[in-house]
Amino acid sequence: MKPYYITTPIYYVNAAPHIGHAYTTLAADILNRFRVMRGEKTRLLTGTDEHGSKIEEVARARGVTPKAHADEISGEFRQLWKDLEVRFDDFIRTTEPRHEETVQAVFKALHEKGDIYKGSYRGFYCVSCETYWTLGELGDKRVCQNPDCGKPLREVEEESYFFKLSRFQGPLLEHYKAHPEFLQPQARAPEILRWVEGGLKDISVSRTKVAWGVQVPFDPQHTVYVWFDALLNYVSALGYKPGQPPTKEFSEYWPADVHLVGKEIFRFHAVIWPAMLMTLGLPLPRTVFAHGWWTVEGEKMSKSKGNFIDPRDIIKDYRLDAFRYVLFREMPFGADGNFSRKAFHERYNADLANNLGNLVARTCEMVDKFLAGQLPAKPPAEPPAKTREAIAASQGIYDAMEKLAFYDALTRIWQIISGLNLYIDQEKPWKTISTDPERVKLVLFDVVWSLRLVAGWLTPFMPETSAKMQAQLGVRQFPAPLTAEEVLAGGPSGARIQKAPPLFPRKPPLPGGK
Ligand code: ME8
Repeated sequence: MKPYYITTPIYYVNAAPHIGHAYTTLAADILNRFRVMRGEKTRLLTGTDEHGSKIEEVARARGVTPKAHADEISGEFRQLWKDLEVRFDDFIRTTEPRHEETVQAVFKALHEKGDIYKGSYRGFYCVSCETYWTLGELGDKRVCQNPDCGKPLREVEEESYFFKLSRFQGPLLEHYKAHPEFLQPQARAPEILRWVEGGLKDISVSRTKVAWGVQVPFDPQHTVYVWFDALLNYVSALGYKPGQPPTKEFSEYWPADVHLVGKEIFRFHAVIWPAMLMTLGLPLPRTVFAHGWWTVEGEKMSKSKGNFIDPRDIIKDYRLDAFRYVLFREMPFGADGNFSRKAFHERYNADLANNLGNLVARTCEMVDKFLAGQLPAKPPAEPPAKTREAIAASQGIYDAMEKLAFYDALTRIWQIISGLNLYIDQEKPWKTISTDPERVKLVLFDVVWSLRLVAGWLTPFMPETSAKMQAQLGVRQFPAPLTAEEVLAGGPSGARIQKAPPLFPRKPPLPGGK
């Protein structure tokens, strides 16, 4: 089976990373860990997008060279992914020779083929989005038409190379029709279909006024348009060069299984990128998945508001696993959501401290107190009721994960957790222990076995918590506790249930009652 290849966008190095970047990269990490847990071979690519007028201008304003600026911010991204325990296999920077060489070779190959030609461009440009706008698209408006942008545009008139995007209208529409899994989530597909059905114009893919970019190899006055440059990272990272025999990595991993992107860059990935791949004669990625956008306390994150959330601030207060959990429990992956400190705090206390944390703590305490920490020497032949329910829930959870429905998976997992807390409340082992110790054994073992499954499901989302739970619950860490036998038997370390400090200590109310 072909290994599973996941990519994140490569992020601009204009400013430090924030919660929005963390969201996409964590989604990639969760998906990747899920696939690894299921025994698959995978590859996760992330990186930084370092060319273009935006970076050039930011560096100039700071009084440093674009390269020095890019080195610094790219390093911050890389460090953040380490802090968030993202297991990436490769980190590509568009200023690396391995990438620049691919961009130049592709530009040259398409020029020779006639899909890139010289012309002149007159129109408007949004530096913030690195996007061109024609008069036809703007009407009498002079601000960026990207939703969430609206910044004033810069008028540009210059000689430029064009990519014959217009040629791909038919093939793209055919591809969308034949591969409904290509545009995901489906709710966002109509936006792309409308755009392509409306007719595609050739796009400008070089600039003469932006020095900080990849030089057009046969015309050094020009640098390659930053998006044409950036999109190629997904194949340059695998060593792809047109006209050369494919590298081992390229043959093994391409096409990508999923490009994860934010909704604002869906068009680049769903229209321009597949057209580029088509002219190169390369297979298209299986899915481009565009997720929604976070606002912060109801407002768009922006430099002028200074309301960027640094993931490290949250982790300092709540620990990493809580951050990894709450981001994917707040809204379905695909929809927009709002980050608020108050909602985060409440969810931490409700779902993690009171629900999961409390369930694990009281279960282990009761097994320790009432049963001397011992599970039965011999596992039962058949799982008891709650464990059976949990085993039955696995399929739904795995199906949700396959579809990137992280919120749905977590909702199902928490239904099991709440059900187990309710079961303990109803059974009241602390009362029945004096009258019916056999019943207490059955109830507590049932909860322990169910929790072993929960710990397995949580591995991709909360790796540290999952490992701690497995240690407490007397199971060797096995990656995918799928079979009933494994759940019931635990690991060879066997039956000792460990008491331990709470997984998620309850937090006092935020100051000011918030
Ligand atoms: O667009 N909510 O880079 P970028 C959710 N370099 N996700 C968010 C977000 C928010 N508020 N803000 C950012 C670029 N993101 C190009 C990409 S790819 C070949 C080139 C995430 O630094 C989301 O994934 O502006 C979005 O698409 C990406 O960061 C944009 O990062």
